[in-house]
Amino acid sequence: MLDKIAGLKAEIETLSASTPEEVEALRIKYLSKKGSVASLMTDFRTVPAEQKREIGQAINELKTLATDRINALREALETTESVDPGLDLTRPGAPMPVGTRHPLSIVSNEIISIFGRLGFTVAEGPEIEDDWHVFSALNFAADHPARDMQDTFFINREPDVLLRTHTSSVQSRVMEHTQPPIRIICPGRVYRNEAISARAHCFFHQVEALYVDTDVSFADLKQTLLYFAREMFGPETKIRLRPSYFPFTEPSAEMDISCNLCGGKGCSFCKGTGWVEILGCGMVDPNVLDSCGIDSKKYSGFALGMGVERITNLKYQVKDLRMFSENDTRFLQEFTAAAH
Ligand code: 2U9
Repeated sequence: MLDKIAGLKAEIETLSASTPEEVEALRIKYLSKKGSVASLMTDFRTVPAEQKREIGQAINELKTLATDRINALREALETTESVDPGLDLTRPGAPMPVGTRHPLSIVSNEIISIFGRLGFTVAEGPEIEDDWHVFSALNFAADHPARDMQDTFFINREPDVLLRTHTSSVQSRVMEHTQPPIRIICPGRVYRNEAISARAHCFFHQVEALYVDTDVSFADLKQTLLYFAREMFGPETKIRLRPSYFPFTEPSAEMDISCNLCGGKGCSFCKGTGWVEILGCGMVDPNVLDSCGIDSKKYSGFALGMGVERITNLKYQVKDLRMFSENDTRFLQEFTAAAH
């Protein structure tokens, strides 16, 4: 029996195969239930007791040898199969199509970057809000008509849970837990119950800014607005402020810039006036500061808010608001971010 084992050992040591099928045939021949090793095990039952130890060990060694040899043959074939001899590893890869940044992200990042240069940092908050942070803390009286004007989405008819109509709720949250100086910029999506058309949507994007400190004045607001307008629309841009009304600011104003399409001469875009409205602003109403835990006798502040879609339209003349949320890649690929 030892001779038989030695013969098989010599045979296995010189095994070769050139296809996976040949390897499989060798596995069946030596290692399957009816293979050579299994038949040795059958013969082993009749081996006298005194030889069992020596022969058993020899069979085990033979089995290990066959297993290793056949696995090695299989691996050698797999390796040679996966390397294509004609493959040029130095050849440049095929270009991968990459996505583009959304125009609203490009513009809101640009606004954030301009305010960042003035020391403002980004603050964010929830889109699903409560009445206090969206309305009450911001000086909207319980029966204030502005609450109706906002056309708010309420969740499950629950009067206290709603989709924020402006990102001012982020500022009211920050003021609750931070004492001045506060200099924050709040970008985000807001919701209003509007019928969807080319000129209105049930959600849009805002960036609002808030600055609260000792001695913050309307002059600080005006200089900040002028800096922003010139950085965003070019150094020749002029601004003008018109008195307005918001519940959360007093005094309040709306800001126009000289039309960036006709340079102020008058065109169809600015309806011949030479000016286009871009944002609202004002001095934070002392009631708002007090509601949010900031002493209005010690501190003052300014705030401003703008719609990102509007600013984007001024820069890129997108005619239909719905384009911003349709994810048509032909539209999205038209925008490239300016290097910051
Ligand atoms: C706090 C206090 C004051 C944010 C402001 C505006 C004026 C404004 C509109 C612009 C176009 C909204 O997107 S829009 O429809 N916003 O005119 N927003 S002042 O004032 C604040 C915010 C937070 C605590």
